[in-house]
Amino acid sequence: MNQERIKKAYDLAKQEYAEMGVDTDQALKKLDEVAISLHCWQTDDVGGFETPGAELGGGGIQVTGNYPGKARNLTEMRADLEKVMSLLPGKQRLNLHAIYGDFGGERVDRDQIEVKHFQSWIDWAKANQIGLDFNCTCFSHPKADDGFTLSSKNAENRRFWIEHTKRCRRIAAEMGKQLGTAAVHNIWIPDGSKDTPVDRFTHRALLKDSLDQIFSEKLPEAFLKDAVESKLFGIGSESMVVGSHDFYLCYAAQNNKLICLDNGHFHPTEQVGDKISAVLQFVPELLLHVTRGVRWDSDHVVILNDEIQLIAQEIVRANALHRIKVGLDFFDGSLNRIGAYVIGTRAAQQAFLLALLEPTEKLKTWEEAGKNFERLALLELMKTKPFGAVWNYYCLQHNVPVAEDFITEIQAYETAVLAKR
Ligand code: RNT
Ligand code: ZN
Repeated sequence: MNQERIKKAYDLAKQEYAEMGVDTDQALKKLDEVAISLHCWQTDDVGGFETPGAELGGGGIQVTGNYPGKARNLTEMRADLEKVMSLLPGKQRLNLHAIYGDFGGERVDRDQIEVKHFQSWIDWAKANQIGLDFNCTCFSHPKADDGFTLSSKNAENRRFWIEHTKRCRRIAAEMGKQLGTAAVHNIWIPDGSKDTPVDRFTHRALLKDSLDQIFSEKLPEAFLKDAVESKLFGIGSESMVVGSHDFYLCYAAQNNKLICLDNGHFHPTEQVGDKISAVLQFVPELLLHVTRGVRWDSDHVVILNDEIQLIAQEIVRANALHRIKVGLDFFDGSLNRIGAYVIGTRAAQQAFLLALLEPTEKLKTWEEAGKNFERLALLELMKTKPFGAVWNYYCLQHNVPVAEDFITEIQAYETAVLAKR
């Protein structure tokens, strides 16, 4: 796209927003503060590097599609992520799962992993000037095959997953220490059952006890932030999920942990955006897993839909950007995976930009004066503003492909790299 035209369009847009009391330069500066944590698992459909060619197994989550070109090893994954980041404006982080360690061809079980298996990731992150986030992997493992991990009634299995998660927190803290930016460690477990159980209570008591044991090890908050993620149901856990929203919301509030809200994990008419101002009264910070569910928790590529926009609006309106960590969580194997990241990350950033371009003060003034017609009129009017011109200028500022130019870049990468795998 022609640079002069982008600048001209931006200048006009800037004036138009200024008339509404919105400073576009300021909005772009604030957008720079929203670091999006790229989920490494979109590169390889949640396979991991424990055994070559491994596939996502169990846990109630599902990747569909077999589009060619998925990353088969660390080198390919890093190359893909570097390509993705070269096409994105603003700041990113990388969100790793424990199955993505640098195991050097050795079989290292989950209760044996150490910092050394992630040191090459830390070095890579340092070289790329990004922060890391981390997740224990309590699925795709024989000890999770019966559907229970941290809430298991099998004492040996529960011990195994507690040990795994303890090690993951230590690894995350070391990532945060070496990179100088706290790593978020998120706990999501698949535990639940297909049919309605009689004894939910014991499973939940066991999960609470496991978490207490895991968090009993104090690690510096400057390096590590703990998050817990709830879920409504999964494949094979339709009737009961041990780590439900009620469970984790109480746990996080009582223990000063981050609550992770994944917008695929609620009833279809329930909106994560509606929860933000409530939850933020009780927990220090929030972790978002931004995704797109189609009829169920299908983890489609994020697009700029109403759901995502409400989430961003509620955060910006609450003046809470500094209390939010944003991670992506989708996995679609039916299309170019690099393209999936770029579309999804740009959509999430655009949602925040739209929210930052809202004349919130003016809207609040009308709201407080009971002027509901005026409030609604302005909200509708904002939808017609030249947001695209501001977005294009943001990409130009960051020296990344503007508008549709990223499509050809991804096509070229597909021909040169992905198609040869
Ligand atoms: C599963 C959760 C969880 C996973 C990742 C891979 O439903 O959303 O966050 O997607 O940990
Ligand atoms: Zn999630």
